[in-house]
Amino acid sequence: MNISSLRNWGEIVEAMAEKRVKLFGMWCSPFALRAEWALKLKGVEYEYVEEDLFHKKSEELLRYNPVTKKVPVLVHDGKPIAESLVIIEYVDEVWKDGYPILPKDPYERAQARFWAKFAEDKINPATFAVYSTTGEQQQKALQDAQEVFKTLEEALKGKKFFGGETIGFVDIAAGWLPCWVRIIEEIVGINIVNENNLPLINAWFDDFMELELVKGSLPPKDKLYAFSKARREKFLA
Ligand SMILES: N[C@@H](CCC(=O)N[C@@H](CS)C(=O)NCC(=O)O)C(=O)O
Repeated sequence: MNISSLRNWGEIVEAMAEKRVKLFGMWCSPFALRAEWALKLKGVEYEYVEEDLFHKKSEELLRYNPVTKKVPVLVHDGKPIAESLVIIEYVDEVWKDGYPILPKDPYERAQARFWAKFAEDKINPATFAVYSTTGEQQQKALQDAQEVFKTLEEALKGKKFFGGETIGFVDIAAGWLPCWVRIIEEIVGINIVNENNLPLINAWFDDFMELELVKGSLPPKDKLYAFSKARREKFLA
C-alpha cells in the first residue's frame, strides 16, 4: 500500500465517521436525555460526547452550536442540529420507518406540538420556581406548579401515555419531569404531584419511570440529588 492510497483510506474513514451520528450532551441535562430517547427509540447508533459545561465547552460544541453554545447538539452527516425538541422532530423525520414519535395525522401532530410547547413554556419554569425559592414565595410557586400540571393532565385523559398506549413526542418532551420532580420534592421537602391531587400525572410518572428505555438512561439518582441540592443552595445563597 503506498502513501497516496493510505491518504485515501484515511479520507474514507473520516468521511464514514462524518456519516455517523454524534450527540453532544451532559450527564444531568434533561434536554440531552430527550435526544437520547429519540435516537434509542429509533434504534439509531450514535456516538455520545459528554461536555464539561461547567469548566470548558469543547471546541467542537462551540463550532457546531455557535448560537446558543448549549447541549444537546446532534451531528448527522457532519451537519449540526440544536434545540432538543427540534432534534426529536429531525430524528423522527430522518428515520421515518422506525418507531413513530409524532402522530401521522396532521391534527394530532399539531396537538402533540401544542402540549410539548405547553410543558416547555409553563411546566419547566413552574417546577424551577418551587426548586429555587423558599417560604411564601415557594408556597405560591407550588400552587402555580400544581395548576399547570392540572392543565397538562387534560392531555392524558383516557390514556396511559401522552402518546396513547405507547410514548410519543409529548412523553419525550416532558419525560424528564418524573425523575427531576421527585428529586426536587425530596430536596425541598414538599410534595408537588401525588395520586390525590394529580392522579393521571402521578400514574404517568410511575409508568414512564418503569420503561426500560428510561430506567437505562437516567443519571444516577444519588449523583443527581447531590448536584441538584448543591445547585439549589447556590441559588438561595
Ligand atoms: N432549549 C434548549 C435548552 C438547552 C440547555 O439549556 N442546555 C443546558 C444544559 S441542561 C446547557 O447547555 N447549558 C450551557 C449554557 O447555558 O451555557 C434545548 O431544549 O435544547
